[in-house]
Amino acid sequence: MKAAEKEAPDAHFTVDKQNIALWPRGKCSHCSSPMGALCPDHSLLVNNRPLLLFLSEPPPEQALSLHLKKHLTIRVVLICLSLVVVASIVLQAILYPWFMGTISDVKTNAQMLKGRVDSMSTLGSGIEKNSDGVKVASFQIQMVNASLDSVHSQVLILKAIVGKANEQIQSLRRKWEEVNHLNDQIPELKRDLDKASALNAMIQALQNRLDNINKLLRRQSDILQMVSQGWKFFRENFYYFSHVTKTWYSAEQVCVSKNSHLTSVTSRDEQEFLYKIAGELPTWIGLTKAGSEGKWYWVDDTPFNKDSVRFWLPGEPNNMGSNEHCANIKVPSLQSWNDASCDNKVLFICKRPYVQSEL
Ligand code: 2F8
Ligand code: CA
Repeated sequence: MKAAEKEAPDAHFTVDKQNIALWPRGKCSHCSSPMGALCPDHSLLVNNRPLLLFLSEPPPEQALSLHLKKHLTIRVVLICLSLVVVASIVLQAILYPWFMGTISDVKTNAQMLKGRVDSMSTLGSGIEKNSDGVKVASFQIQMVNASLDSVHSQVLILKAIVGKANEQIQSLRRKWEEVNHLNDQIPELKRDLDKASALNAMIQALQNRLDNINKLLRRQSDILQMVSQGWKFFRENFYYFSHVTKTWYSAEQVCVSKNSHLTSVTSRDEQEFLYKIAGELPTWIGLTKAGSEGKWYWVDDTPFNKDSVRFWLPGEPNNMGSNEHCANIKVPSLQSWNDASCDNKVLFICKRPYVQSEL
């Protein structure tokens, strides 16, 4: 039996027009009917399992029930299968785009990865090629590091300088504040300065007046001092009228010893002043022509004015005896000069200009 089951080929139906045949043909072990023919109970064994077929005759009630159950089962199975198929289609319809998208993303990512791998490969080859460049770059980096160290030290120095500069800035700021404070005081100081300027002007005027007074006082003092020594003051000159007689030259020596010279006469007023004091006695003046080849000149270097001819006595100078080379005031009048011998001893007049004495 088991051997027969093992040898038995798979059962199947063939449909020829309205005939259904079961293959392979043989004997039914159930009813000894030839294989493929219906058994008397309308059952058919296939692989030793009864197969019920309902053809033209209705099956009995129990067989019908089984048949319905099988039919229902088949229908349910078919429905389930349909549902599965439909679900599968629906799922495919839903999932297919997602799968496709995912696949596309995967492809894209794969391409990107490939590109990156390629670029990495390129980079790797580039790195190999540029190993010398890396060495140079490493050296340059070392150099840069050294430079950075130098820069760092310089930065520290600059920081110190900046610190000092900040201190100076603070100091300057304080001074600036002081300057501002002083600036605020400027208007008041300006007013004070104006007052001080006015006072200074007044003081300066007073000082000038005081200086003038001092000058006058000194002048008075100088004049008094000279007068006390026998000098007379007339129009900014001192005159000394001697009380002794001297030759002209000796008289000049006396005058020089008194820081003066025999007098010159340069104006009518001076002439009047002199002759009135000289009086009736001949008195030497500083006019001579000694050593000048006949030209009259003043011994104090005053330029000889030709107008002075008006002060000669009428008929003078006559150079009597060809020995009269010095002049004197002979009489008390405007025309009073006479030339006489320089060796005559007569009175004389010294003249000294007034000079303001130093303090
Ligand atoms: O008459 C003029 C004449 O008078 C005197 O001489 C006599 C004078 N001599 C003396 O004064 C020394 C002359 O000089 C003068 O010209
Ligand atoms: Ca004379």
